[in-house]
Amino acid sequence: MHGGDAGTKPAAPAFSALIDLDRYPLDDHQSPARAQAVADAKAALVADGCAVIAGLIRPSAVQQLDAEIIERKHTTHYSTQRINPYFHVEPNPAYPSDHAVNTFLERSSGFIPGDSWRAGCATDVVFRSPVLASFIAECLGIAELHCYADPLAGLTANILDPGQQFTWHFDTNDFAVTVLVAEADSGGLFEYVPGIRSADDEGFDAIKAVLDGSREGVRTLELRPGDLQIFRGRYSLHRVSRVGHESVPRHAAIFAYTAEDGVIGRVERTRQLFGRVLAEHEAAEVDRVRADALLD
Ligand SMILES: O=C(O)CCC(=O)C(=O)O
Ligand SMILES: [Fe+2]
Repeated sequence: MHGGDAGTKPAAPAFSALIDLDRYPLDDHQSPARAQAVADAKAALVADGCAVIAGLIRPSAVQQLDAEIIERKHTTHYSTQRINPYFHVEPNPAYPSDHAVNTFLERSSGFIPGDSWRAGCATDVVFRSPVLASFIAECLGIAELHCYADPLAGLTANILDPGQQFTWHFDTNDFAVTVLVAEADSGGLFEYVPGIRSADDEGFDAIKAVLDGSREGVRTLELRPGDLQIFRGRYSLHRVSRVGHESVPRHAAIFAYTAEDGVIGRVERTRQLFGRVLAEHEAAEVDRVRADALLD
């Protein structure tokens, strides 16, 4: 032991103690079980933009992940807003008042931000595992994946306390990776409508119907704590339904990855999700303007 603080910092848990490598030998590229898991996830992503790797996190590790969430739950940034499916909060006069664009529903969840986690905690070890990232990349048909370099939005947990909901929306990123850590005992279900819009069709009428309560095309995911979900949310409207008022809270760890290295989020969106921005966000914004605006 060298450092004076040896013993004060808990050692990082091994990846193999957290991920069920017996069922999913992600570290063995020759393994037929790994190849099968990739093939299944790929097929599910092609079919409806959503793949679930059931029981990827070992049950004992799920307990650890939940303890880590509970430990830093006081750092959750809760925000209650009425949003349209595109995360806008202001009406758009270019559309009729009863249009999907002008339909605002309650989002009342919160996020534990990236800078709340201790480096080397179990949640961080799973998120930063290159073995997991390369498996997910393969499922998505992407050459490689990097942990999102954003200091707040890289590793987060989505918190839905009793009575809260994350209403219908589209994601702005191409895909999301989520691990359900604690499930609600009523409500708190992940629901989605695969392919309700496409690159050349906004699908406004179908979206409006779902916002108004239609169940046409709506699928409810059977998710259990410890399952890992890969979801393409650009074209699939989705929500987490309201957690029952008498229920335990719902906790999900969210792992953000990017195809490029060193990506960081925009100031406005960061403020909306986390209620604050860091110096890195401000600096990146200045660089973006410089890159585009040729004035100096
Ligand atoms: O908590 C989840 O399962 C996902 C929530 C979601 O859709 C999002 O964060 O964009
Ligand atoms: Fe989403």
